Amino acid sequence: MSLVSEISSDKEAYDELARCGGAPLWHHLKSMFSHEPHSTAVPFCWSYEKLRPLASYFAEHLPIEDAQRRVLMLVNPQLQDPPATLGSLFAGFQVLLPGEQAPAHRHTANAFRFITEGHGAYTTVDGERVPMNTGDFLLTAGWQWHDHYHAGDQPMVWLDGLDFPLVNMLEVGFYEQYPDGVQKPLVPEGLSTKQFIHGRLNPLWSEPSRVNSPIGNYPWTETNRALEAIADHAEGSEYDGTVLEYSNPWTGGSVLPTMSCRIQRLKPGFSGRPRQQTPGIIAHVIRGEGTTIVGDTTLNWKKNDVIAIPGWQKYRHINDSKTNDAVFFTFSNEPAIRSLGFYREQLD
Ligand code: GTQ
Ligand code: FE2
Repeated sequence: MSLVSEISSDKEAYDELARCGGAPLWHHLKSMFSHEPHSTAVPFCWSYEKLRPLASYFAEHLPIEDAQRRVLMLVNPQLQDPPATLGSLFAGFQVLLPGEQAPAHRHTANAFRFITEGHGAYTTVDGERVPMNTGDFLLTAGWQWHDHYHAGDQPMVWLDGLDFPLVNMLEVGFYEQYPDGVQKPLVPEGLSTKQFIHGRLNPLWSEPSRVNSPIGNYPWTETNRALEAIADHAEGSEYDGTVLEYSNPWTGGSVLPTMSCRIQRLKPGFSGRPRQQTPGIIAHVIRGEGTTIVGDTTLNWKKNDVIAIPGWQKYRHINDSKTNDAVFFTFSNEPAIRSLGFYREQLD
C-alpha cells in the first residue's frame, strides 16, 4: 500500500496533519525563531503616588482574612493573563495594617520584599521572626513557611518580588497552607542576620544547607553604610552607576538561584550610556527622580515608583538632578538566564 495514495490535495494533507496532532514547522519558523528577542512586555512606570491611595482604600475596606495577602499587583499592560510584571517576574505592593496577621503558607516560588514604608512588622520565615523596617531587604526563599504580622502603629507597605511566572512556565508550582495559620518562633529573632550579615566573617559551625542565601533580612543600615562609604569615590559603571549586589554569604553569588537583587546609585547629573541585556529588570525607586529611556519609551520616575525594563530592549538611565543622587532597588532573572547559558548583553 502506498503511503500517499489517499491524500489528493495540500488542503487534505494539512487537515489530516492537524487531525494527527501535527503541524508544519515551515509555517511557524519565522515567529518561533526570531533574529533576536522581542519581549511581549512593554516598558512601564507604576506611579506610587497613584497606587498608594488605593492601598489605603483596600486596607480599609478589604479585611486581611479575606485577602490573605493584600497585594496590588504591578501588571504589565501587555501581560494581563496570566498577570506578570515582566515575562518571568512579578512585583506587587503589599499593605499590612497594625495588628494584622497574614496567614502562613509556602510555595515553590521564591519571594523577597523591599520595605517601602513603615516599621514594626515582622515576617516569620521557617520559624525565624525577621523584622521589617523601611529600606530593609528580606528573603523568603521557595518552600519556606512564611506569615506576616504587624506589631507597629503605622501602615506598612512593601514591594514583593517573586519568580512565580517562571515557576508556572516550568510547571513546577506547589503550594501549601500552614495548618495553624501562624508559626511559632523556633529560634531567636533575627538570628540569620546576626549570624551571616558580616560578609567577610562567616560561621563555620554549619554547612550550606540550601541553594539560596541564609540571610532573612539585609537591613537598610548595612545597605546605607555601603552606599555612604562608596559615595562618589568609585567611578561605577558608565551604564548603570554604582551597583551593589545583595549576596549569598555561602557563595558570594546572587541571593537566589533565579533572581539577583541589587542596589543601584546614580550620582547627581548621571547620564548613563545605553545598553541592553537579555534579562529584564524591575527597579523600585528608593530616592531621587529621573528618567529612563527604554527603546522609544521615556519613563519619568520619582521616589517609590516602580519601572519595568523588558529584556533585550536598549535602555539608559538619567538622573536629572544636579544636586541629589537617585537610588534604585532592582531585581532581574539574570542568575536563571546565566545558568542556562542564555545571558547576552550589548554595550553601546
Ligand atoms: O507575601 O506571601 O505578592 O505569597 C504574592 C504571593 C506576596 C506573600 C505576593 C505571596 C506573597
Ligand atoms: Fe507567599
